[in-house]
Amino acid sequence: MKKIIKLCGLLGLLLVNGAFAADGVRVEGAWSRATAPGQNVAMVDMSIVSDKSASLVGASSPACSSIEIHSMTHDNGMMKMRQVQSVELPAGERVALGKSGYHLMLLGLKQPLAQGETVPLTLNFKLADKAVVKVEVKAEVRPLTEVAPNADEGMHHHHMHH
Ligand SMILES: [Cu+2]
Repeated sequence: MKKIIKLCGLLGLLLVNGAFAADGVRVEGAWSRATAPGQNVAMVDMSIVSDKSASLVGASSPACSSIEIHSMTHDNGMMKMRQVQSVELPAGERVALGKSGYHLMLLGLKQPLAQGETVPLTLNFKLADKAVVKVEVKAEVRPLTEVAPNADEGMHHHHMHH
């Protein structure tokens, strides 16, 4: 019996590798792309599951001056990023930011993001009962060429079409 319990504990640890959690809010697979020369902003994607209904209301990091929550919307065939105040997280539902049209925008990066590094982030959540939950996350920095889930859109809005 004891052996089985130990094994479960070990599997549990393996499963949460790359995941960061606090008070029933779990953040998985946070990542950003390495920055190009001269680029001082970066988009971060991740998946979030909250046991109780909650919302992501903000984030901060020592690596940049501020972080905004952005949504991407189509406007006359152009992709536009717009700041939003929060992202709703229905209870028990896995929300993939990128696929839902959201991302975190790191503004004023103090140093370029290099592949293989991690970016420390503190995410702020508000539960339905107004309790505040903070989750410390490390976002993985992937190669500049890594394709984002919303890559099509992300690329388009950097190009001007004539
Ligand atoms: Cu953005």
